[in-house]
Order: sequence, then C-alpha cells, then structure tokens
Amino acid sequence: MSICYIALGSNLEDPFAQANQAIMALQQLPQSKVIDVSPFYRSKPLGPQDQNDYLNAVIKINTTLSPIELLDQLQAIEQSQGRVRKDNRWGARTLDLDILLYDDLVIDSERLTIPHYHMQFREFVLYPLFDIAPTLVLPNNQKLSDLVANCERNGLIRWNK
Ligand code: A4P
Ligand code: MG
Repeated sequence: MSICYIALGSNLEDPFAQANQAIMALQQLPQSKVIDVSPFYRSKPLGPQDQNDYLNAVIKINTTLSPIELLDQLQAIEQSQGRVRKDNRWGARTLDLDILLYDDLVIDSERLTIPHYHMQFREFVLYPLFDIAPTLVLPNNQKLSDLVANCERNGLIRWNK
C-alpha cells in the first residue's frame, strides 16, 4: 500500500462543485482509499493573469495502483469533468489533478515527474499539503515545514467548504 498526495485545481464552471465532484470520484478509485482532504483555498492564478482565481486543495490517498495507473485514473476523472486540454500552458481549466508525491519515489519519465515539478515553490500546493501532512519530508530530505516557512501566501485564503 502506497501513500500518495494529489493536488486539485479548478478555476472554471463552479470550482467548488468541481472539487466536490472530483473528491467523490477519488473515493470511487479502484484499489484506493481517500485518507484525508485538505481545506479548500482560493489562490491567485499562476501564469496568465486574465483568468479567474483558483480553488486548490490536496487529497491524501492510500493505493495499490502504480503511479502510471493512478495517472490514467486521474486523467479519466479530469476528462469526465469536461477538461479540455489546450496548448496554452497554465491556462484556465475545469479540473486539474496532479500527483504531488507517491511514497518516496522519484520519477522522471515522459508521462510522469514525481515529485510534481515546482511544488516546492507553489503556495497553493504547500499550504494545503501542510494542513494534512505537517511533518512530511520530501524525497530530497527537504522538510515541508521549511518550504512553507519560506513560501509567501501571495493572497492565498481559505475557501469555505
Ligand atoms: N505529468 C507529468 N508529471 C505529472 C504528475 N506528477 N501528475 C504530465 C500529473 N501529470 C503529470 O498535464 C500535462 C502532462 O503532465 C500530463 O499529460 C502528464 O503526463 P496536463 O494536466 O495536461 O496539463 P497542465 O496541468 O496544464 O500542465 P502543467 O504544466 O502540469 O500545469 P501546472 O504547472 O500544474 O499549471 N494557478 C493557481 N493559483 N492554481 C493552480 O492550480 N494550475 C496551473 C496549471 C496554472 N496556474 C495555477 C494552477
Ligand atoms: Mg495537470
């Protein structure tokens, strides 16, 4: 059984409803169990500024799916919630589910980079992750608490559930 943290982001089509629907879908994942869901946060868009604020959260699961099997499942959930993949990087989306961490694995393949790149610098990843895993240490031995202490909130606020 592996421990996995998944980042959720949404800034289109009622992000609050998207997040709740995605969490229900995660609860139906095969060979997996949702262990914890962070509070929801509202964050300023990283990338193009002509898009809505994001709802961000982090979900902890236990799973016996492999990392690629899990990625396939997450992408299927994204598709079922109307995700349209476009070329504009960092653009608006109904739902983004990224694998942040999978045990202490370090993966750098064509389809998967784990830990998720730039997670160390993203307030909308670090703060919700810290809420549910305050003692977490990254595979490179960085303490999550140190990363949070060095990461500005950049307007990040709670988005009441
Ligand atoms: N991929 C590689 N590693 C992973 C991983 N660990 N988890 C690959 C999931 N996927 C991973 O992803 C593109 C490809 O990344 C996938 O096919 C998969 O094989 P995508 O979801 O199609 O595209 P994307 O999400 O638009 O790309 P990217 O570069 O992952 O986007 P980012 O960097 O996550 O940025 N601002 C705020 N405030 N909050 C946000 O959540 N999100 C983005 C998206 C921009 N600005 C944001 C937020
Ligand atoms: Mg993604």
